[in-house]
Amino acid sequence: MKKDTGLILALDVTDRDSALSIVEDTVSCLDAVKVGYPLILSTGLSIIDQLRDISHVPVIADLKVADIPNTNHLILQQAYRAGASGVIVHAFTGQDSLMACTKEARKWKRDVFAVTQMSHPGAEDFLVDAAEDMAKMAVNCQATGVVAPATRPKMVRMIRQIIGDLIIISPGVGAQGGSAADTIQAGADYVIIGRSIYQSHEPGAAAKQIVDEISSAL
Ligand code: NUP
Repeated sequence: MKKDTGLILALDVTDRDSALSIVEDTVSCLDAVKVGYPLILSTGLSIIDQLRDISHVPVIADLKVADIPNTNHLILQQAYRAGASGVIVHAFTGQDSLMACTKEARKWKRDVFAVTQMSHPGAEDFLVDAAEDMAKMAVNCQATGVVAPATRPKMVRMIRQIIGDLIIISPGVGAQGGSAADTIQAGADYVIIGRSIYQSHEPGAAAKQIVDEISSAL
């Protein structure tokens, strides 16, 4: 994933026309588009190729894959076959499950990102002390990178120290309370932002404002 603006759009809308129009408005500000269950379940997997065709940026499938190794491998195979440049998977399922994902990613020469800690408050109900070990496991399994919470810049900083050069993609800016500048300064490579952009009356202007904030934080 080529780094230019540092912004990944989380396209959590549920109809194809809005999805395409938001991407058209914001594309000059984007390094990637992330699609997840809301859009994939409403439009089908074909949305991935369609978004890639109109935007010419990579499309990441946020499937938060969390199954046994064989099922993980089958899920990633389908996502890559549909044109995803990368897939977001859970790390809590353990080393064998994550290894199945990274092996599949290598086969396709695509990306895979492992979730270390989620960004919402409930992420602290369980697995509070597991983020560090999951980050180490992402390194051992040769993931492309990790997902780390923009709502907790200290956690982003700690994860950066563990993973070295691996990529950090970081959701939780704006609607969830995190700041793009703080997240980038803590060591994230990209922020993932949804509602603050796609719910804005002017998604293009909202995206541009974030990109300016990211570049002044560097
Ligand atoms: O820990 C995570 N937090 C999170 O918000 C992992 C994620 N993948 N996400 C996703 O990032 C979430 O599903 C949504 O697509 C996006 C954040 O969107 P928003 O809060 O900016 O609207």
